[in-house]
Order: sequence, then C-alpha cells, then structure tokens
Amino acid sequence: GDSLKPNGVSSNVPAAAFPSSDSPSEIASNVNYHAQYSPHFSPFKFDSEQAYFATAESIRDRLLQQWNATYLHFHNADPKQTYYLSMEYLQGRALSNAIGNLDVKNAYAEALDKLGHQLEEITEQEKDAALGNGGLGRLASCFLDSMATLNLPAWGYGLRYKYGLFKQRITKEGQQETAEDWLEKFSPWEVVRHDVVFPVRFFGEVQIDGDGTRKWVGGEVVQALAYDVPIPGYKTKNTISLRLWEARASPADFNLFEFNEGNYVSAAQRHSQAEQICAVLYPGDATESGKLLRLKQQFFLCSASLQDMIQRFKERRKPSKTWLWSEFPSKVAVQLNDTHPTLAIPELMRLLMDDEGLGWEEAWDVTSGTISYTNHTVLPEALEKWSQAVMWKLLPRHMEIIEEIDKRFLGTVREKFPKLEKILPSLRVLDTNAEKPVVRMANLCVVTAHTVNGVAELHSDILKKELFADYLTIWPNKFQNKTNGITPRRWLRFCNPELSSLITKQLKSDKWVTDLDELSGLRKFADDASFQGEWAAAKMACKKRLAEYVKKVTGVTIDPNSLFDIQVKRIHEYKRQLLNILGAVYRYKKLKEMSEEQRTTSTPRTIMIGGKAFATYTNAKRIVKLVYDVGEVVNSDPQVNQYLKVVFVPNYNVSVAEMLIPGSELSQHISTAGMEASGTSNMKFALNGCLIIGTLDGANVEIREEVGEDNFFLFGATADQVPNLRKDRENGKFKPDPRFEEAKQYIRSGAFGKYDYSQLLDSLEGNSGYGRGDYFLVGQDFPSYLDAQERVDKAYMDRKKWLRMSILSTAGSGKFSSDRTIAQYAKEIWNIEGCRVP
Ligand code: NBG
Repeated sequence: GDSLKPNGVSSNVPAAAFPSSDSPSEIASNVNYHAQYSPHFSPFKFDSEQAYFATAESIRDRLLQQWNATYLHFHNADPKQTYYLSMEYLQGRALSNAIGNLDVKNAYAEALDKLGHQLEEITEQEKDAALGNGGLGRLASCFLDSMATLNLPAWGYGLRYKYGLFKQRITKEGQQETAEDWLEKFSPWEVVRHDVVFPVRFFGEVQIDGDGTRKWVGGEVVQALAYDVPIPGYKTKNTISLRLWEARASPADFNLFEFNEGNYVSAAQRHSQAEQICAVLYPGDATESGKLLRLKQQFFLCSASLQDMIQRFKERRKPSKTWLWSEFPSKVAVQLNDTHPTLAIPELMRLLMDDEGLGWEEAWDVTSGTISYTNHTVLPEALEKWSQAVMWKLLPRHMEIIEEIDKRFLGTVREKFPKLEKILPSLRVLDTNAEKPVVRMANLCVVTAHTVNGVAELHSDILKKELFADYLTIWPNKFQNKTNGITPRRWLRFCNPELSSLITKQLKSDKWVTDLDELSGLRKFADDASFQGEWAAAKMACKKRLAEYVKKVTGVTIDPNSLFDIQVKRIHEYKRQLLNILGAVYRYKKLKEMSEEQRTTSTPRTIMIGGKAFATYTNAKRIVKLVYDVGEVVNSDPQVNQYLKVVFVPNYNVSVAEMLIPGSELSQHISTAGMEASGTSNMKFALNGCLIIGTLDGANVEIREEVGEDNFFLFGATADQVPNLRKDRENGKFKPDPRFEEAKQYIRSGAFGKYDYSQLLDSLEGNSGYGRGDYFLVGQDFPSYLDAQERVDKAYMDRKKWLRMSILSTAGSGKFSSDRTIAQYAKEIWNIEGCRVP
C-alpha cells in the first residue's frame, strides 16, 4: 500500500497552476497541476489517458486567457461582427491543432517527455468531435480556423449534440453503426457558460392585443445553455468562439408531485423532451416525429443564436444611449450555412417586430441587410422543404411571417416584373399547389438574403443558369461565387510534418502557412533531381505510417511501394464509389487473365475506399459491402495480390483523413459532372502532392486549372452533356462498353461471394425507372475512366514524371486556402475587417 502516492506524476516535478514561462519544466509543472487537481480523474494514476486530459486542460487555460482578451478587445473596438450559423461542425481533434496554432509544440513535447509520455501518443487519446456529416461540416470548421487566423471579428454558432456522427464498423455483413459518445469522459475543450441562457419556445399560439400587436405565447419553453469552444488562430492572440447550444428544461418543468406519486417517467417528461433536442446529429426523419425533431433543432439553433447576437448588439450600444435598429446590419452579419438555419429569417423578423416594436418595413430592411446564404448543393432531395402543417403547429407566428414575406414578394414581382407571372409559382416561398403544401427554404433564403453564393465556379454558374436562374431578372447582383478552401494548418502543416519541413526548407521560409500562394515558389524545383528525391522520401515516410495504420485497423498488409489510390468521402451514388469498385473488379479480372510474365509489367496498386453510408441508404450500404467483399477475394488471391489490394478503411473521420491524405498518391473525385457542388478533400489531396483522377465537376475544374492540365487525370462527360446523355439513355440510345458488361457480369457470377448484388447492379441497367436507368451515368463514363486509369499506370512507372506532377500539384494549391475564401467573404459579403488583439 505504500506505493500509492497522492500524485501519479513523477514526484520530482512540482505542481504549478499557471506556467510563468513557456519553458518545458514550467509546462510540465502546469500539466502536473492539472493531473492532481483536475476534478475528473483520481490523482493516483498518470497513464496516457490522464496525461492527455491534463495536457488538454493546460492548453485550455491558455486558450481561455486569449479568448477573454479577444472578447474584451472586440467589445471595446466594437467592429462589425460575423456570425456563422451552421447545424454542423466537424472539428476533429483539438489538442494537436491548438498546440500547433499556439506554436508551443516543442515545449509541450519536451514537458511531456519529462513526465514520461510522448506527445504523439497522448494526442491519439482524444476522440474526434464529429458534429457533422461531411464536407459541409468540415468546411465550417476550416472557416473558423481561418477567421481566427485572419483576426476577424467572427463567431460560429452550432448545437452541442450528445451523439455526433455514428461510429462505423465493417463486418462480413457490411456497415454496422453505433453511437459515438464523444462526451463520455467530458470534453476539455468546452466551457459551460451558466450565465448565458435564452428561452426558446415551441408550439403555442399567436395572441393579438387590442392595438393589433401580435405575440407568440404558450406552448413549451426550453432553455438554451451556451458552451463555448475556444478557436485559436495560427500565431496570433486572437481566439474566437464556437458557441454550441445545449437544450435544458427548467426546474419548474420537473413535476415533483408526480414523482412522489411514483410516476417517474411522466414526472420527467418535459426534461426528456428537452434533452431529445440535442441528443443526436440528424435524427432519422422518415417519421413525422423525426421531422418535427429536426425542425425543432433548426429553430433552437436560430432562436438562441439571434437572441445572443441582439443582446450583444445592445450591450455594445449602451454607452452611447442613442442608437438605431437600422445600424444593426452595419454591426452584425449572419451567414447561413446551407438552408438548415433558414428559420433565422422569420425569427429575426419576429424578435424585431414583436419584442422590439419595429414595423414590417424596418424589420425587413434589417433582416435582409443582415442575412446572407450559401447554397451547398443542387441535388433536389437535399433542397429542404418543410410541411406547412408541421410549421403552423410548431412555429405559428413564424408561419404568419413567412406568409407575409411570400405575399409581399408576389406583389413586388407582379408590379415590377409582370413578364415573370407565368413562372411565379416556382419562385414563391410557399408551394401551395402541392398535395402537401410546403415552405421552400431555399426560396425563402433567396428572396430574403442580400447575397447568395455557391461554393465553386461551376456550381455558382449552375445556380445562376439553372436552379435560381429566374431570380436573376429580379436581382441581377445578388449572386456570387466563393470557391471553398481548406485550412493549410491542419491539412498540411500539422498532418504532414515531413512534407511541411521540406517545403519550408526549400522556400527558406514558412510564410506559406499563412500565405498559401507562396507554394507556387516550388514550381521551379519540379524537375530538380535532389529535391525530387527528398520529396519522394517525405511521401514514403507518410505511406509507411499509413500502411501501419491500415494493418492495425483492417489486418491487411499493404506494400508502400505500390501506388496508393484513395477515395474517401460519404458513400453516395452520385459520388460514384461504384465506378471505382467496378474499375477495380475489371482490373482484377484482367490481372487474373494475364500470364505471370505479363503481370510483372503492371503497376502495383493499393485501392483504399472509406466513408460512411447513411444508416437507411440501402444502395450506399450495398456499395460498402461490395468493396469489402472484393477486398476479401483480391487480397487473399496469391496470383494477383502483389499487384492489387482493395481495402475498405473503416470509420472515416477527420483524424483518419489526417493519416490517409499525406500518404496518398492518387485520389478519386469522380462524381457525375454537375452534381458535386465543390468537394474539399480534393483540395487536401492536391495540397499534399497527390494527383487527382476526376471529372470536370465542382472545384476539380479550378484545381485542374491551377495545377495544370497535364497534372490531372481527366475523364468523363461534362456537366452540360449530362442532361442529353440521360435523355439518350431513356430513348434506348445508349450502347454499353463491353468492358462495363464484363465487370458487372463478373460480380453477378458470384466471384466475390454469395451475397446477391443484383439490386445494386440493376440500378445501372435499363433506360429509366426507380432504382434503374443508371441515373449517375456510371456506364457512360466507364470506358473513359478506364482509359484515364491506364494513363495513371503509365505515368506512375515514370518516376521522375510522377514526382514532377506531384510537386506541381502542391505548388498549384495556393488558391485553395480557406484564408483566401474567408478573406473574400469578409470583403465581398460581410463587409468586415480584421481586429487584432494587441
Ligand atoms: C456539400 C457538397 C460538397 C461541398 C460541401 C461544402 C452539402 C449539402 N453539400 O460538394 O456536397 O464541398 O457541401 O461546400 O453537404
């Protein structure tokens, strides 16, 4: 018993609540302090887990200091501030990012060494914060990093889901989902603000007073409680906030009488109803109650965030006493990340009119002067429409306001643009013709917002020429493009230390980390033999790390000398993982048909596919299973497995991406042209010296322009050909390539096991019909895809050529920094400027 010390940490390191310098011994003392006095763990143990939490708390203290300084600075300087409203944030891990942005990596690594731990190892202890689905959520997180780094007065608002995106396991049965409890052992990265609480109402009715004023009363009221996640900028004091709301019932909602009667469930009914709101990211919405819950989530985010903004606006005006509501748009910008937070529009109108006493016109000018909207998709099924009946029930006052917006829009168009009368029904906010009348959220955004933007040039053009074309007559200047970007800190500087050091050494400066266009300076070394050698060595180090990871999580051994070919993203038919796997099947079949001799001349390849399928999306889940089944056969086939491996990488998330992307050599961005709004992983891969095989879709178009046509493996139909190709198919004019038939037939023959893939493959057959007719044109693009893959194989065999292409990819990636994107939003949409903490 005498070995049990009150301090699991080495006893010769003192404990200090605040490090007085950045020296490793001071930091070690501070970590030791947290290990002993953290209320979350008993102080007797100091394993990796405790070391992670103690280190995180030490870093958190630094962030809070900076957060406080930033808040105070913004408060006093009172600049115009942007609020980014998003239902999703894919933050990933915070520790390594914060240590990097604070520029204290070496000091913390040494400090941990003194305490018997390795920084790399303890960072692995952190669970990803996965409060999002995919690109849209990760974009929001990259934007926060850039806002902080550019010292912009800007905050993010979101929801604190208890369970984020599900955890994926892959078995013989295919994908299995389990809840991901990221808060299981508390998150050191959030600070609960017990003093920041706002009431949010649902249901109830509209009361009309004698003077005609309207008020929303009754129903149920839930409290929104703020949790702040500090977001540090890179090498700046500025640390901004991601404010996440949690739903709470108030004590008055707990029925003590019922409880004492023994009716425990009904006594706590209000409490559990409140808790449901933030329980899960994207609750299934197949049922009516599921739909209602999603709508509740959206409104909860909008209402709490707007009340918070209005309170801050008033607080900052108070000293002068004389201020006007018309100043609001010159102090506040609200960006809607897709249509999910559209309810911010009627909610701001309601708060201004019903609570602050503004008239319609005045409230309308403030609202439309404040709000701007980003569209992230043209897929019809993703354009939100809410049933008017559900809306009337949940948000009666907001439906009144939406009706009035619709009515006034109709009036204005009839008066000023009579020629639009014919198409007016499709432009309206309300769809009243439908059997089930709905509110079209995208139309509400376009009608209200002062600016609407797409996320890549091609996508923004499609918005202007197709989806929103008819609005252009009314508002020719409302529409803009803001090509997406990614933060170079997380996606190169921190995740790929080997390549980062090499770039910094070669450019003789690390200025590229905050000015990514500097990477173009690498162009002149693209053919330099010794630089190519170092480039290849950096890539090889990442490939080896990746191979170890793949071995650990799948048991499959992959050869770091083979071409690492990766496709990671949500599984969706339009993203065409099916095209990839059919290509792999065809490759496998050809390899088997070759003689031993012939095979030795082929390019060895490791195809890795990863991504999550929505739990109820049957075809997506079949694709996951097919990849797994193909891998099982190919990887254990002694004839070919030196030349081909197929691996499904499980549980793709931000941290897994940080491992995969640096080790990639080829990545697939092969959506049907016109369907992927932008894509952002394409930018991450290119930045890390990975070549792209892709269609002319989304940001691929711009990446190809920047890295050069010769350094991009292009194939497939273009966006403007797609509609006619679909028509041709419907008219029976499509003649499939025999190679396509061969690949499908091989799967049907049972070469990859007993599972019946006919329903999946049938989706690629026929001319049209539900689940048939190859809507995504896999068959159409298959031959040109195979041709492009052949060009890849040839290019990879020419080592010098490949390395040159790889260097030019990185050198051409400067445009895709989210710093550039955010600087454009700041200037061209938000009209805000930097406000640096001295
Ligand atoms: C996604 C698009 C991607 C795009 C991201 C970020 C939605 C609704 N859209 O192509 O599919 O890169 O948004 O803009 O999630």
